[in-house]
Amino acid sequence: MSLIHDQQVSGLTVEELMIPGEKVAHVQLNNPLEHALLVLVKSGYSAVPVLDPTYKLAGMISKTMILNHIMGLERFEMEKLATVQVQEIMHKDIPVLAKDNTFMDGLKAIIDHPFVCVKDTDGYFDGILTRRAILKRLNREFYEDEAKEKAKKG
Ligand code: 4BW
Repeated sequence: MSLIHDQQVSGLTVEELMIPGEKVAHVQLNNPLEHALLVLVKSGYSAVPVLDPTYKLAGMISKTMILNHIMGLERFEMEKLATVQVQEIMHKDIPVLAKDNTFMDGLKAIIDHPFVCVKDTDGYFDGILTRRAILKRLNREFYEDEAKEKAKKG
């Protein structure tokens, strides 16, 4: 695929494509599951980053993880929503990117994940890179390539 080797795309960094931290819905380590579920349902996202009180990236939590955790043998154990904290069930081992990573680094990372968190060298959360951002950029590149080809042919 020649388009992903195009100068314009290969010159891009993760920073230019990511959603900045202040626009990303997130939850905190010590939030109870009911708060996390509220954020997930209200925002409409299936998963969001988990941050510590100093805004360092700690992990990721999803609606499915919460529902799996409260699902008992015969019923949903709703009381767990108030007693269990996000840090007890979140995924800690998640892929991460840095702002100066390349477009290709981002493309590889989002193949297996709908979004990948971006953090700095001290562990502070910078934002997320989503599949939508990568696909949107590739789509734009594709049409620009096509337009160039057409112009060449006259
Ligand atoms: O509320 C929404 N607004 C918009 N504009 N699009 C949405 C919304 N909710 C879902 N979408 C669309 C996006 O195209 O559905 C896709 C899958 O959503 P998800 O995973 O399963 O909730 C969205 O694709 P995406 O933009 O490439 O985002 C990939 C994943 O990144 C989302 C969600 O887990 C996370 N995410 C995206 N924007 C976020 C966010 N998490 C927190 N805050 C944000 N601002």
